[in-house]
Amino acid sequence: MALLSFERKYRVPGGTLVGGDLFDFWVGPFYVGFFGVTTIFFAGLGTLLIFYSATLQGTWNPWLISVNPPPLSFGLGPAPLEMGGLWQVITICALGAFISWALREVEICRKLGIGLHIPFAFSVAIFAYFTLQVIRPVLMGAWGHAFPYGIWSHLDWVSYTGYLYGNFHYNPAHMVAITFFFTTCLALALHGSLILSAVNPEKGKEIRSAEHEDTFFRDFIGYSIGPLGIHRLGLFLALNAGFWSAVCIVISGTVWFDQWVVWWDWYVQLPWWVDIPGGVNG
Ligand code: UQ1
Repeated sequence: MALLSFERKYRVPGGTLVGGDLFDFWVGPFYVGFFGVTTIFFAGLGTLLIFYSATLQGTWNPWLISVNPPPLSFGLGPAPLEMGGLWQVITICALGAFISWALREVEICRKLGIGLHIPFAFSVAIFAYFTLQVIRPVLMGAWGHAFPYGIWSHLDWVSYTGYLYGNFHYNPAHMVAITFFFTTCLALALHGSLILSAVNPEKGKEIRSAEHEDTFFRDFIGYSIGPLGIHRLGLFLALNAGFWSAVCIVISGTVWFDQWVVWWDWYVQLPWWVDIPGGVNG
């Protein structure tokens, strides 16, 4: 079906969570909805406040603008605007915009009668942000543990936080997260290339079917996960990448305070090699 007539067919009223039919309309190609309005509100206010913060900071250099959280001494209390209060309001705006965006996705899914997989997936990304900026700082007792909103400053935060635990790459949950990121890339590269190989033939040649896709992998590794399965696998891998990222940072400074390499002591102290010559006791 041509895209424009398709849209006419599926742009149906209803399915809203809030506001009844008040915001149940489209602006150009965009569905609005109550949560479209709240997204614009939070994103707009947050952006204006970042600009206001930049004027207080006295730089318009995009690399150097930084909205910093309050100093650690403020703990979990509210801070004056110019001492981290702006960061606090901007964080509320960010969460307001992200959650509104997810709920707007829910309304569109309900209209179309499709599953809620997309808002669920996006919620995992929101959860990772929420973990960094709210859960971990709350557990550690100060907003100052959250990261600043700046291009270079957030990189400095990541570097500082990494070195604070020695070498962050020894963090086992970080290892799991990275493995999921890499495997997500592997899966998408395999899937994208497989689909294009079958359905984007040279001019004049016929496209190949899903059976060809299955057969390639059965010939190649003796197993095909199937056209539905690969998407389940892809979503599983991608969501785990975000989830374990949240885990690896929330355990740093809350349940683990040492260098991350020390965590592996259990491994070198396993009884079957702890006493051998060259082992830690040997
Ligand atoms: C696969 O088996 C499959 O089913 C036909 C796909 O669907 C089109 C794929 O995209 C890929 C990549 C695979 C191979 C993946 C595994 C885990 C065997």
